[in-house]
Amino acid sequence: MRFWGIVGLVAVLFALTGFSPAGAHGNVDQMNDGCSASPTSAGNIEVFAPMGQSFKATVSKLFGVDLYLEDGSADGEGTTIRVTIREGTIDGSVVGETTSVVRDGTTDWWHFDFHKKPKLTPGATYVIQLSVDTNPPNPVSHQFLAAMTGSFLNPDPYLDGTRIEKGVPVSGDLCFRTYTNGK
Ligand SMILES: [Ca+2]
Ligand SMILES: [Ca+2]
Repeated sequence: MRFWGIVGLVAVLFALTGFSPAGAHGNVDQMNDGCSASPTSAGNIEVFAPMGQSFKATVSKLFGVDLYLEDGSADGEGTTIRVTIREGTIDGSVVGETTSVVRDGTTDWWHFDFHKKPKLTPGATYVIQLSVDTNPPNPVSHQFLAAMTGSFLNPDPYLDGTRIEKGVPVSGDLCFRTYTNGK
């Protein structure tokens, strides 16, 4: 009886705040969701630096992003990954930045929240840059990879942007989602 009372209360809270459990990070604006089924490959974030993915925002505020990450070295240590949002290109002006300690052994979606929400111009192109944070220093073996999709049959799973490797746009797309409050 008490259990169902708590479930009911939670349901009412979600209804009041407008969030469903699945949408706890906000509403998805842009995404290449292909990795939920099967990432086709993955690139080492440090080897391919500067590495990222461009996207075209349709909203004016960015709450967070998801990236599909793979820890190539299960060494017992988490790794601090930095996400930088840039205007236009991977060397464009920084409009937002955040870090998260990604759990050792992760092969899954990982969520990054922005405490200071980046302001975006709807219709403009932005780049999500990923890097292994070196301040403070990480363990010696980082070996973090970002998963992507894109194949001969479907070379461009996300049409409004592309993957960036060593600073250069290349075919295929990183697996990502951007979140907003819908405005
Ligand atoms: Ca590790
Ligand atoms: Ca694309």
